[in-house]
Amino acid sequence: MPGPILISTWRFGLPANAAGWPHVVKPGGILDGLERTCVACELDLGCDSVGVGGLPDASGEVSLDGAIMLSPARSAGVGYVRRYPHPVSIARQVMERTPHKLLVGEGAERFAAALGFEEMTLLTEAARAKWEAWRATGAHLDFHVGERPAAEAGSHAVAKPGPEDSHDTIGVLGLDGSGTIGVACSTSGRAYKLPGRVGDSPLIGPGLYCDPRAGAAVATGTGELMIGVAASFLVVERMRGGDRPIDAIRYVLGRVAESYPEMGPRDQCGLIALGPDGHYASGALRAGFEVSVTTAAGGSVTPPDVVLMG
Ligand code: SD4
Repeated sequence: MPGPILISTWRFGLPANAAGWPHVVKPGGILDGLERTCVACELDLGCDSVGVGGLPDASGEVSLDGAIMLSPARSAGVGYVRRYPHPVSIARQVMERTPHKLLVGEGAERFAAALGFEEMTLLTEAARAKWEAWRATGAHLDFHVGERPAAEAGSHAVAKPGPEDSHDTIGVLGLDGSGTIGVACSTSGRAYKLPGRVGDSPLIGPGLYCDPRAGAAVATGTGELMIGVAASFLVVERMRGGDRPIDAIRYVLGRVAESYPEMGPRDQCGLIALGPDGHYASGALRAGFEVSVTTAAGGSVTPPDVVLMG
């Protein structure tokens, strides 16, 4: 039987994996393992793209997206959550207690309140200072719908990044002590996004996907790229058809590149994939992406297996 294993996006995934590891090693521990990994990252103030301390939207408000998935039937996401720090925990409750797949905004917050989740101020002083510096550049004027004609403001097929563009989702793939596979992800989304913008991370298909017969995948980077090609679903679907994880990732990165010829130099798509047999791989459009892997042998941070535009 393969596993246990936790594979997370980015370097900040390594300490997060350590929080999930005692849970994922247990038979049946997959949900706790995935949730605790994301919760640790959401509370890590050093990470300005996930949970508390995440960079806000253009109006200065932080909103969080996240999701968790074991199978098409056992999955859910939440989006545009503004007063609670743990979107994956709320998503798990949506999955376990409701027939729904996606709750957003005030409805998701009311659901969290009814379950006794603790409210928290998500905007830290450090994040506010970065937002104020961004506003001082005048970049926010490009986002104001109606203020300037769209043609004059430039193409927004892919949202225009700010000077401190931040797009680092924690996505985590795991196999627990009984060989059950799963995936979760959590993010504050694109820094200085338009208020109301929701990215790929709460969406079953683009941001994450898992089918126990085929495998699991999760994405990080510019969510608009992943949404257009249902990136994580496509990785898993390629694996279902016989691709190795590395080949599935290479294929989907190619689909992203050919589908978005106008993407900017800082738009990124990072993907990680795990098969039910424990084989895994990672890849990205551009250099800079890193992956954190934790097994019984210990934890390590590695570069991706493939960089499309290396
Ligand atoms: C999203 N992929 O919301 C997520 C995370 C991110 O810029 O940081 N994006 O698009």
